[in-house]
Amino acid sequence: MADMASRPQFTGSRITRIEDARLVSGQARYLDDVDFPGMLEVAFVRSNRPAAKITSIDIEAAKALPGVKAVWTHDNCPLEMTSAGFKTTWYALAKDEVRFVGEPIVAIAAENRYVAEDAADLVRIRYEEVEPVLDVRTAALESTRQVHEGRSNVFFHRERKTEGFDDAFNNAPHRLKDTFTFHRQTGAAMENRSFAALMDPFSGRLTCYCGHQSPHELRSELCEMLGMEENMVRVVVPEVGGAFGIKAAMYPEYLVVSWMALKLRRPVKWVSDRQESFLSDVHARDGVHDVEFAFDDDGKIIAIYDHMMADQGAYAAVPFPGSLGETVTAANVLTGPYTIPHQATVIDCSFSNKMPLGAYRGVWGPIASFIQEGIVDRVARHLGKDPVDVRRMNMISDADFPYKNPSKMLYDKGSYLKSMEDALRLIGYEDFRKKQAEYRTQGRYLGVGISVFVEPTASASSEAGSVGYEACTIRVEPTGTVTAALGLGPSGQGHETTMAQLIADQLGVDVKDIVILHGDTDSAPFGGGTGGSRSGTIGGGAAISAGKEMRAKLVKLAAHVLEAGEDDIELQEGKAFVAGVPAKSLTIKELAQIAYTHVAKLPEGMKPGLEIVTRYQPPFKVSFSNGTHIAVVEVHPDTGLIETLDYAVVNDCGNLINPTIVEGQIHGGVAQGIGEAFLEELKYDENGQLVTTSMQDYLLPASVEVPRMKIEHIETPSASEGGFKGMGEGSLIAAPAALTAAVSDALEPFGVMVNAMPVTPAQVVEWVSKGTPAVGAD
Ligand code: SMO
Repeated sequence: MADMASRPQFTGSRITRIEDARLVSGQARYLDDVDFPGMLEVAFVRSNRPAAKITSIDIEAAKALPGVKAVWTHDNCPLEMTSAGFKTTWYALAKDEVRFVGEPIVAIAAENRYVAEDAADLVRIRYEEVEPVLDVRTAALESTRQVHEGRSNVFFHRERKTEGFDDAFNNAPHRLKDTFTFHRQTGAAMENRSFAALMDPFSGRLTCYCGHQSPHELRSELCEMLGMEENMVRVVVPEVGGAFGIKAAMYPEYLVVSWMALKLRRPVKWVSDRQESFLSDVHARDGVHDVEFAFDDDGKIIAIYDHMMADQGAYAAVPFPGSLGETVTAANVLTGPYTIPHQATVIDCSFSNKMPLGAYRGVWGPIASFIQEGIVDRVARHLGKDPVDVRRMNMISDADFPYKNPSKMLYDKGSYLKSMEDALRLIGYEDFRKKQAEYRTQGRYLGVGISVFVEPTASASSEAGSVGYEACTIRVEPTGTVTAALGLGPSGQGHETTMAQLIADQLGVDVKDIVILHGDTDSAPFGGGTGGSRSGTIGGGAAISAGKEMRAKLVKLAAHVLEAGEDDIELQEGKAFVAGVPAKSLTIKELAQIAYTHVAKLPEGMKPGLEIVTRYQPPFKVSFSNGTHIAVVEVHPDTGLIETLDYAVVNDCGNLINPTIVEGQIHGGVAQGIGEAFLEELKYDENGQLVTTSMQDYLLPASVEVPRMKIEHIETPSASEGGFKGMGEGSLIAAPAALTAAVSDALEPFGVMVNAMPVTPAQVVEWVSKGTPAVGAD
């Protein structure tokens, strides 16, 4: 049998995205389009206090409002989300006490949202306020009030140190320290988080609609928390307008809406508004890192110490408390692409009176990159060396693979040095340095920033993939077209296209003859879902594995009917034919008709039908993608504005399934990186109020802020089926470090070295007013 996979037609090609026709023409169904006769809409009354005992809730006036069907508190909706690992209970509707602004207390179901909102205004809640805990360093102090009475605010503490760290650190010729601060952010998806539920009164089955990254995980959580069996709950994920990690979580509103659908026996829907989204979508980052590092006279880095403190907010989010992801994983890859032999980390994750932290694209990554690249740039500046040379000297080389870092993470083969050299060429580094010097004499401040990243991808378990495999069902229909279903939960990544490409090559059919189903637990096989940059590698592996199995059956059937050897059968252009005798052929449709209808023609022992399900687990715990981002910025010292002038990316995610889709991921990640570096920040004031609850306060990058990018690919295959590595997060992991390094470089004459994001115009103006420019200031 000629191996079709060895000469793919579709895999690796720039196939136009199949899903885009409906997405760009307004034909796609998002959650708010889910509508059923008699559907009720829900509004929540949320805490406006960060920390308080609830002394009374008066819902009488709300209940009396015409059009209101139900007004519920914890008393008639006693549901909870329990994080088993961290022993916190997050009541779906607050019980006796609130711990962050935005925590749901009362749920109102009404004929429509307007009535529900009006009723919400009529609810009266009395509070007895207590001192809120709002700062990660304060949270850790003995004297600070406990967010959860009776237990320490620091709920996770871990210390790790490589053998010989102290000697290496203390005896090093140079030591420097700095504190790196990471602000709160959130995924800020275009489509707000939402949920709808509907019970079939005949079967008692509950169907839940939700924009979610992991349909089966959501079903499992709903079943556990509602006390239902998995065959009685169906999760349907419609089109998802952006997820970025925030839609991998379980939320109180989902429980309440499900419960309402069951108890009221009516379809129920809740669509978050933008303010609610900022208040109640999981937040991310929010940490402080006290870092010290040691190096020699040449710039060889010897040891890194990092005390990582992360602010989890009020509860351990389910299933993924973000503070652990932001610290533990950062500690796993803190040395990045550099062969730094020693590392010591202390991790403290604490509770506070803020919205819980969950996942946001690149969890840990922008943090680790900012610190690791920040260290290299500080070493270079301290020693008066070119940051490129310091990188070259410290970089993992080809001879080092497979490389084990100080956290004992095993990096598979990558192209660290080559990606940097290629990116330097793309950006014209040497030339830029000359121009930069010239500009400075004119009082113009341009800078270049380099970020060489490692991206752990396709982990056996991630926030969306508690199982290390992904599943794929393939059915060749009686008419010869192909339907495949996967457990993935795409939110714009183009899985329908990439999975169809992989299956088409195995079966020798056109991508247009394949329909990819996902996001419906009734049709999709149980799988992990989308997150942790796993879909291409693990989902793709499942698609290829299932394709191979189906291909084997088709070949066997064709060989039998055409009276040829299996080795001589080829599948191409929708046909099975005998190699070298194209006239001796059967269409896939003819094969399917035999398989389903004329079953007497099947070979001995072959079961009727063409339907299989397969699970694929890659042969590694994690696969490391890599690459380099280089940013060129101009900082305007008078206005503080930062312009991104040029941007180069060299990316290595193993074999490419579809370069256009990979580049789309890079474009989006860099855009979000610009947001993280310069714009986006969730700010709580000193009273614990979130003051950035609109798009006017939480600034997202627009097209004017995002430059054109020069992108090149390197393909160092992984050991997975297809040789893919994940790449969903690498660009956001790398970009903030590159962009902020460029600002540090531009403002070097003012002695600036960025150690906190976002870098705002006001911050720039302050730096410039305090610093002393070496040359060319006006
Ligand atoms: S932040 Mo997750 O969706 O990888």
